[in-house]
Amino acid sequence: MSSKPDEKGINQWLHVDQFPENLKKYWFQRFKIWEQYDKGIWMTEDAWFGVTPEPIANKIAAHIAESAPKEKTIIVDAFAGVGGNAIALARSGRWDSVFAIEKDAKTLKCAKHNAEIYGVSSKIFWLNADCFEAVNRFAGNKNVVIFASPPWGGTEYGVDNVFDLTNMEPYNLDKLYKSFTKYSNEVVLYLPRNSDLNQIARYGQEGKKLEVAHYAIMGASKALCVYFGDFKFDEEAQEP
Ligand code: MGP
Repeated sequence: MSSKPDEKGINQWLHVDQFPENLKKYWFQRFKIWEQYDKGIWMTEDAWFGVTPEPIANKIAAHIAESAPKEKTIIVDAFAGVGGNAIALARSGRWDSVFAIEKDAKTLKCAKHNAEIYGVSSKIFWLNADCFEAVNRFAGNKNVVIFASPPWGGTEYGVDNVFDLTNMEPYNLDKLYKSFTKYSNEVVLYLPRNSDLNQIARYGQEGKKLEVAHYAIMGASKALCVYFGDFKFDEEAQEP
């Protein structure tokens, strides 16, 4: 479990003095990102700013579990990265199958290793592939929910007060929405906290609500999720 990475580009940083200077702020957040960080989590450098912190990944997994249509039994994490969301989805116990798709082989290797630490590696189907091609395998399957935490074009998303989702790189909102709703009516997108809500609202269907939830740590929003499709949230039970 605490085995050392055997490839350049995969890291298991255990001391602050090994840690890249430009990423230092994440070192101090490491246990907020991974509660079991010191059991030997593997990371790539890029993963530090893309990974969903564990409490948020768990909350999202719980929200999807409680609100997705009951007949849905398969969940796909389209941009699995180093595994934060796929691990939380598998740990929720709600799904017959969890698929984790990741294009970068080293990043996927980290995800598998991290899932071993959390005891769920064997519960996840790992696909080293481009998600826009790999989702094809779910064509015609009505039991699928797609969760996608795409790249946002780097850490610069916070520079503008409102983030323009039509310019998100490398995939904008329209591309993500159209690519995934082709395969599932229920799609959850994890997007910047300052995303333009007017742009999101344009995808709402006549007479139906589109759910958007902010996810915060210590009162500060880290990101939001848009729930497209027939998710049913218990409004009475929602926190104020
Ligand atoms: P952050 O951008 O480092 O801002 O991460 P933070 O920690 O609020 O720091 P501050 O200096 O702006 O106050 C916020 C959250 O955004 C992270 O926990 C990640 O979950 C998420 N995140 C950041 N980026 C750049 C990406 C990305 O490219 N893709 C995805 N899916 N999530 C990201």
